[in-house]
Amino acid sequence: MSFKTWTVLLFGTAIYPRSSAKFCTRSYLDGKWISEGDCEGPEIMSEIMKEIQHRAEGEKMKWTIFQRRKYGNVDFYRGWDEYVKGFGDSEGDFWLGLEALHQMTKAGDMALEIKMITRDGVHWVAKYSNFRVGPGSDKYRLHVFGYSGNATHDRLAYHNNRQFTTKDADHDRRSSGNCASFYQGAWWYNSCGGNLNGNFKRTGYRGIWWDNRANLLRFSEMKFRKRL
Ligand SMILES: [Ca+2]
Repeated sequence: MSFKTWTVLLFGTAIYPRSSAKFCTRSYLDGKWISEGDCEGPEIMSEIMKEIQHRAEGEKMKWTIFQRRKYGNVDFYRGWDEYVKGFGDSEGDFWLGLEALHQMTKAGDMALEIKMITRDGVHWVAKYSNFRVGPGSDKYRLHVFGYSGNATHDRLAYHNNRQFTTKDADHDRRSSGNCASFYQGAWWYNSCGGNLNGNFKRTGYRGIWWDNRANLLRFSEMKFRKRL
């Protein structure tokens, strides 16, 4: 049988109908191939294995998008519980949720990338080689470093090591009042500062901004994947 008769049924698993009654199953688990059943020799397997390994590596390369502001039809001025669980439409504007962010980044092997477009149409990208969100017991603290990109400067350096603040849960560094209430968004606020969860339609500091409240954004997308 040719290579093309193989069928990849599940991620990392190939099942090969060698004869009408016999099957070979090979799975890629924890960095090793495991064979079950009546498998072909390595001379035929090697091409298959290469293909499946290639797919496995493709999976590892996948980005997980966790924030998007594009259409402006989802309200981001929400409370703690909603920011923990997530809200919006994964095809449009949404926030994935702090608990999911923690669970998916807690191993400490993720990189972050943020795409932004200003209202003037300038495209920015901000990349971080390290991105992790702490547990709920630590108010989903932000851990980020290793900036590169063209987004004017490393804005998240200011918010790094800060806990998350919403309008009903003040964990920011500003002693007088709540940054999420002032800015009508929610973020890992230091003593307030630019953030991507502000009001889509407002101007000034209540808008969506990165470097400067006079330079508002009309698009943002935040995503992570395993560090290469
Ligand atoms: Ca405060």
